[in-house]
Amino acid sequence: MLHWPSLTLPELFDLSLILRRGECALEWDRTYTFGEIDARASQMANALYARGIAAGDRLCVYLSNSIAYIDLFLAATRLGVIFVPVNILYRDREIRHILEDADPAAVISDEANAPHIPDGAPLWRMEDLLREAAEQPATRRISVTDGDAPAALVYTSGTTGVSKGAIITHNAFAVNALNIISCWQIQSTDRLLLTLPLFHVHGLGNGLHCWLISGCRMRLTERFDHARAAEWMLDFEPTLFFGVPTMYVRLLDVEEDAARRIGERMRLFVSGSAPLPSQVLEAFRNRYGHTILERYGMSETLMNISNPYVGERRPGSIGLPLPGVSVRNLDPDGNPVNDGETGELYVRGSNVFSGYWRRPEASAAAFRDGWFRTGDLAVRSADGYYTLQGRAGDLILSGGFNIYPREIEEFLTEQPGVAEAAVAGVSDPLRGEVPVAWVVARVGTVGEIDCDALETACRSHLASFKIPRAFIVVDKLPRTALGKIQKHLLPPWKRES
Ligand code: MCA
Repeated sequence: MLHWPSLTLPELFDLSLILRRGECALEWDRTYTFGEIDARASQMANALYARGIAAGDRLCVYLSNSIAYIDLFLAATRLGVIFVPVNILYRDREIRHILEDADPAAVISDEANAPHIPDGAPLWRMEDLLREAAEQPATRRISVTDGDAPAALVYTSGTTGVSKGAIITHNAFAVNALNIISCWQIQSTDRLLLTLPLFHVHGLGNGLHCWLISGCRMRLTERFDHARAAEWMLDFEPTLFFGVPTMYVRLLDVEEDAARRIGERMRLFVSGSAPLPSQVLEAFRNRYGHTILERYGMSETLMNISNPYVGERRPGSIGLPLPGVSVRNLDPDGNPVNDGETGELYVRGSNVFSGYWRRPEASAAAFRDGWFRTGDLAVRSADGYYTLQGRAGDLILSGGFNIYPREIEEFLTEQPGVAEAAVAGVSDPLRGEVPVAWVVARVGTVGEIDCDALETACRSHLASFKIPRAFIVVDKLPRTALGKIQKHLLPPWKRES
């Protein structure tokens, strides 16, 4: 196995922030040089320091993509502060859990989003911080020296449905970005269009970090907007795009001539966070003249397996293990399966997280003999390509967001009239899968479950992508003799229209 030296993010980011000071770095409301990004980060670090923030503190950040997000992230990494990105689609229940668990010194949000932060939380307004940062000197304050220090807690749910903070060190992030920069041949001459949310490791660890380390030029948008994506691409002329399959499905609607022109300037389209259907890869190739490079990662491990940049990008396959990432495919007893047979993927490498925040038991359970258990089932071909076969647990992937049925089921059974609930993913041509709920009424209230009220309750307490697409009232849930719900036996849901 390859051993990398323990690196900190600031020392890698300085390859661009210092050595490429005068070069154009970012397009946001205007263009910014790397020198300007560096100065803003320094000012923000000084502003946080002046507020008493110190190494090891957690800082929760509940914001959409913006240059301020970048300021905060860079400042946190320099101060050794543990950055805790919170999904902007989360609502009170989900946010409260993260705040209780991460126990942050502050949660930073802005005027538009702060109303979702539960009362009593140590809320700091981004507008205030930006004002304070503007008054600070741009002197560099870099206190992190150890690459094994945590850089972020990334909240992810286990099969239990309880969201846990995966501790990602500076070195794990660094190894991940260096690996994909070299494997995908990312250079300072690239132009990256980043529309992915920065609160997930796809946007943060692949997008933001590759930009800062390679010194390429990036246009950042607040979010992916399918009505404007083609316009952005024609205008910015990116050579590099990272997306989730839903984005590629959306991009198939772009008219032929525009798609061809976008394809001419592009060097590499990468897809991840959910399986990319082969038909989408083929249709995209016909329209854009590019074979999307599919790769596989997780919040806990960052990137593990990737199709090659040079060589066959095999439809339906996630490719070959990245350098320095060891992969094993094991049966339930822990024995290696033969090529062509389904096993569960286990990974080991400097890219892997160091455990869940303040959860020693869950951390221990996540590993088997030092190998991280992914929960993903896969087959390895004789020539070494891996193909995913599904999940060992019942995770739903919708638009690249993870949904754990258990969390929605627990919420539904807290609602009036609901005795039991089962949530499962049904396939969806745009989002891959969407959640659907089957509910059983409490004795004495049969016929009284108000599905509209259930939907309204979900809408005000859960992230939009977790809201079941339909609520189906059933007499009982199919169970095994031991009482386990058999989701594959639930009555099928028929989509209207
Ligand atoms: C989606 N919505 C958003 C955002 N994204 N709202 C605000 N900010 C966002 N960033 C909401 C919309 O308001 C809407 O809610 C619903 O989602 C669907 O929006 P729509 O415009 O119809 O979007 P779409 O064309 O369907 O595209 C959805 C999307 C989104 C933009 C592709 O699913 C997305 O950003 N996915 C990326 C997820 C991601 O980054 N995953 C990485 C996880 P409403 O329905 O209420 O109107 S990291 C990971 O998995 C590992 C490590 C890995 O391997 O990468």
